[in-house]
Amino acid sequence: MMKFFKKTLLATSITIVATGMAYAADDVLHVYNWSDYIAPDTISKFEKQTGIKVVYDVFDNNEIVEAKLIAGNSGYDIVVPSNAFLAKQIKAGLYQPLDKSKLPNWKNLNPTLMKALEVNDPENKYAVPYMWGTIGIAYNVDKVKAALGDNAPTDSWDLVFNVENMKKLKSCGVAFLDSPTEMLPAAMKYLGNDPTATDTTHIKDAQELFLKIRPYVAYFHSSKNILDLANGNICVSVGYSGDLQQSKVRAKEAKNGVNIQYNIPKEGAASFFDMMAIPKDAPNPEAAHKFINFIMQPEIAAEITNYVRFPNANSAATPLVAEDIRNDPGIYPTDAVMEKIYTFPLLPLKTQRAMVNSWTKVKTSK
Ligand code: N2P
Repeated sequence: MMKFFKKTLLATSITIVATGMAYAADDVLHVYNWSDYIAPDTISKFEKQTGIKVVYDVFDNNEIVEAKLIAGNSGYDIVVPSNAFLAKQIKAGLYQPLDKSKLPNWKNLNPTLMKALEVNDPENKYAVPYMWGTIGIAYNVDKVKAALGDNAPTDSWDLVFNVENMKKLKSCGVAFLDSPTEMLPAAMKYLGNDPTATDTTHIKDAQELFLKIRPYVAYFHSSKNILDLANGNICVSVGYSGDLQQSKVRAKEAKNGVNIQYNIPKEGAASFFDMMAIPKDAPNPEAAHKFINFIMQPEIAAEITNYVRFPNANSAATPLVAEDIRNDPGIYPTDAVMEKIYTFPLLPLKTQRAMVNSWTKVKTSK
């Protein structure tokens, strides 16, 4: 799965409010995407180019998307689950196949990456990558230095999984994602276990580790960290690479003296690919294809990456991505780092449930 990287390297919560104009049902597109994951003018550009009105809703975890899809009649034309969840949902028959004759911009996608993504979606039948990223640690350079000194292990999971460090960081605030299937594997990795195992063997150990550090965790949430880190309300966050890069940018813009750094821990970390797919019962698959094709335009993909600081999977967009972003190893990891990056597997229901149960125990413990 990871081989392609060698060659590859290379929200804003908006619900678009009706403008007062009347739209026929086939002129409306319902998109369900991650929060803070699109450029400010992407949607208005699409609306202008196609005359289709977009209703844009956001989420910040895979579980909620899955629950809506399984319940049926979500009303969404496009959803953007991460690749491991997508694989399971394809198997459950929740999507309709893409009509590639309506996707001429497919040619812009990175072929090596597309090949790798066939693990989740054979023949790339159902989904197109939107953006991807890593799950690492961002920290407030000055506050962490004040709490832990010059030798703070900021390049290691030790920063957040070692109880002694957490005790010292408690007063400045440490946040984790609220995501059992992404956070428990990080603990497994730290403990030297296989974070991609699909059985339940190592879940308990990961849970125990989280229970040990639990008293020193400020909160578990998957999108609040962006602003809290930028404002200095928390000093460390485990999270999605682009989100944490956005914190850095927001702090700089605010000129508030907060200096954020994002690191991919040296022990290794996870990557994810968020995939655009069309639910089987989508009301407007025609418009959904137009949207996917629109996002695959190199200029559009590059504009999104330049704003949200997550890499895209569009080879033709690469020259249009700002140089400082393209060359930032926290956004586009180096080959050496990519060697240590793992991707999440398709989890059997039993394992996913065990993780969710463990996570509830962690979160509700004091
Ligand atoms: C965007 C987060 C997307 C990455 N805020 C998680 N798949």
